[in-house]
Amino acid sequence: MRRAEVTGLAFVPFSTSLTLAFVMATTFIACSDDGAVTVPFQPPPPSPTTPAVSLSIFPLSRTLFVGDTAFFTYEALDATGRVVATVVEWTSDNPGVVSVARTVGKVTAIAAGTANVSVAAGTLRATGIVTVRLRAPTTIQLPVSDLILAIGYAERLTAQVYDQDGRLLNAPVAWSSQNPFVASVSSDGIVTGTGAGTTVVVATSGAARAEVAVRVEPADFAMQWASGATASSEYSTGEYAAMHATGAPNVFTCADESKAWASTDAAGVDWLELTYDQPVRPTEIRILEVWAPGSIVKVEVRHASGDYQEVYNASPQPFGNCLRTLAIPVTGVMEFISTVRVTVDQRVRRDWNEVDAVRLSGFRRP
Ligand SMILES: [Ca+2]
Repeated sequence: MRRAEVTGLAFVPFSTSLTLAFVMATTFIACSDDGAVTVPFQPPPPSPTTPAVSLSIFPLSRTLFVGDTAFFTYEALDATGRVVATVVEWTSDNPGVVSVARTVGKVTAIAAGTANVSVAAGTLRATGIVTVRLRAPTTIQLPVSDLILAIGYAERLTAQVYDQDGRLLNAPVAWSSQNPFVASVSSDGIVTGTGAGTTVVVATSGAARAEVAVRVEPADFAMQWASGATASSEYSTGEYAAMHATGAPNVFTCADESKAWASTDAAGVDWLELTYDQPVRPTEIRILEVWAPGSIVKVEVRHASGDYQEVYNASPQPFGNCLRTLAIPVTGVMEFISTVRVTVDQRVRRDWNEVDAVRLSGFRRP
């Protein structure tokens, strides 16, 4: 608002000169009409503006981060306390820290430190202080908090670094492994299983730090997402089709998301069957549910004979609407299997228990 008032007043000299031009034109016409040489009375032209006697800067101090820009403003008052327009000049006493545009109060934070920014009009001067801080890495976000790998397998971790205000920061991240004989990590976050066991991979950036627990399984261990899927029904052959439960997860927010499988009927009993490239003696099945979780009542694996063996059963139990990973430890299946069947009973919840992806882990044939 202050800036607007000053800007408005800046037009005063312009309208004054218009007034003057009008007065002179009137006078000239009067002379022509009566041919007289006498000049009619002319009021003295108003003074363009009364002189400023005080100058203030706003704000008096501010804190910026390197790279930020901001504006200072000023207010010039005449002897009666009215805001008046005046020509000002802006300067910084430390341009290596804060630069300022000479005619407008736009400051740019260049480097950490402090600088005095002054506005001057004739002999009047007002000064504000700018403190410039470096953005500091404060938190690191990693995509996972735990990682399971087989020996010889690698997975890339991407770290996102945030500053003290929660803003994403382009800061370098250093990676280390507490036990490189279990898992090594490259300078760009690629974790590779080197020996069976557990360790911790650490990401640091300045004072910020984040950890991932890593478990490395023997070389004959496999973790895989489904390569094929069929279902007792699917909401459509495009969106929500059974094939959307194959491959790695691709739904990351709590949403009724068409990149997951959903049955035709929201309140029926249905099954989803997944097939995998590598037959394994299973140790875990992980089901990523993205909408209305809790209706999974049965999980089975299929033997070569065609018989199904149950590895999980539960009563329908609503779990809110958000993402849930149902991790099912599997023991006692001695055969190598490559087919998993998931049954949902949606009669209680009466909403689609959507499945984004299903992971099968276990030991491959030697
Ligand atoms: Ca999916």
